[in-house]
Amino acid sequence: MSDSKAMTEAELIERFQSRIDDEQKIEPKDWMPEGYRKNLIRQISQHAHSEVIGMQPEGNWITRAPTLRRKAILLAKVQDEGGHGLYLYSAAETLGVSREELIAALQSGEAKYASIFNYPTLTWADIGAIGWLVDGAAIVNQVSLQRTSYGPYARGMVRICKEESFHQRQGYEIMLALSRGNEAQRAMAQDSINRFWWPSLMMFGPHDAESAHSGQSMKWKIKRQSNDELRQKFVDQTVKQVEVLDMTLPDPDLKWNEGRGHYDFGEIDWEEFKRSMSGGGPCSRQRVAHHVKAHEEGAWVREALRAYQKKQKSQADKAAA
Ligand code: BYC
Repeated sequence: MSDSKAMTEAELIERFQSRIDDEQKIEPKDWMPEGYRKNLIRQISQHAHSEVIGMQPEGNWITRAPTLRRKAILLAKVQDEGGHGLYLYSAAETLGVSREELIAALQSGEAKYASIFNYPTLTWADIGAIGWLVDGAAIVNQVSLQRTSYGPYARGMVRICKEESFHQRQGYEIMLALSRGNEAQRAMAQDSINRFWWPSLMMFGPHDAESAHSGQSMKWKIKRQSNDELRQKFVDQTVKQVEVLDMTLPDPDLKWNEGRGHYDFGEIDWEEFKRSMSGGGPCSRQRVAHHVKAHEEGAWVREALRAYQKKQKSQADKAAA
């Protein structure tokens, strides 16, 4: 630290960038440019909000899961998402922001969360499609984030990826069961794929050329692969999985491109993306209102914790006196 004080801002920035270039992890007490800190708080907290808001569309089916086994699995998955939110909020807090500030930004609409969670879960098949496609898209992104340059975020991602991998499989297993079911079950699964496919592709964010943060985030190795690279990876792997289900993806332009060695696919409806991302999705208001209500109802727990902490501290102070 004393070293850092003797250096000029330009020297500190240069040393910081060379640590990044050398693949060293940046830790909470290390010197970092203010822009790096702010960008990380933005991305990590929005990731945390996505995990927590994502509990709502899935939680909608806990009481209506078709069997006890399905209910137990879904319950565990939704609890995992809450846990992911907590690891991520803790990682953001190491950057000097409080949980209260982060929650206030979510509830005021200042901070975003993944637009996919603004769509409703209308049928049981949606739980399969979310696990398979939404968690599937999340893993493609998050595997890459395990190598992000900020230590607490990278380490959190390792555990999150293991759990997301279980989530993706449980979703695919639901889809597999429905795809082998009767005509109505197959139709329900196909309808769900039709509704969740495009929003899943939107999870990777705008095209690279339109992405406000990508350039700097890639330089700082906060992001290791671009939005378009990751989206392409997801499309390539999902086409094979939908074939096993003997179902289709709702994109007439989807076809193998021998020259590129990848699937070509149609253009995303970016107007819909922008609308859903900025509070105009079908369930946007409901999602935030529910979060506010749950947060208010949990105020007594936070108060009890603070009172307990105060009591512990005063007992420790008395013992030390
Ligand atoms: N939805 O410059 P860009 C899960 C925003 S949840 C809404 O490319 P960046 C799960 C972006 O924030 C896993 N907003 O941004 C949970 C930025 O806005 P601001 C969620 C989006 O950060 C429960 C603006 O657009 N995963 O797995 O370089 C149940 C410009 O974009 C979206 C993560 O959060 C979107 N889809 O790249 C089931 C991963 N896309 O901040 C499953 C971590 C973009 O300027 N996050 N925006 O107001 C990331 O990897 C990156 O933040 C993104 C965007 C790739 C999402």
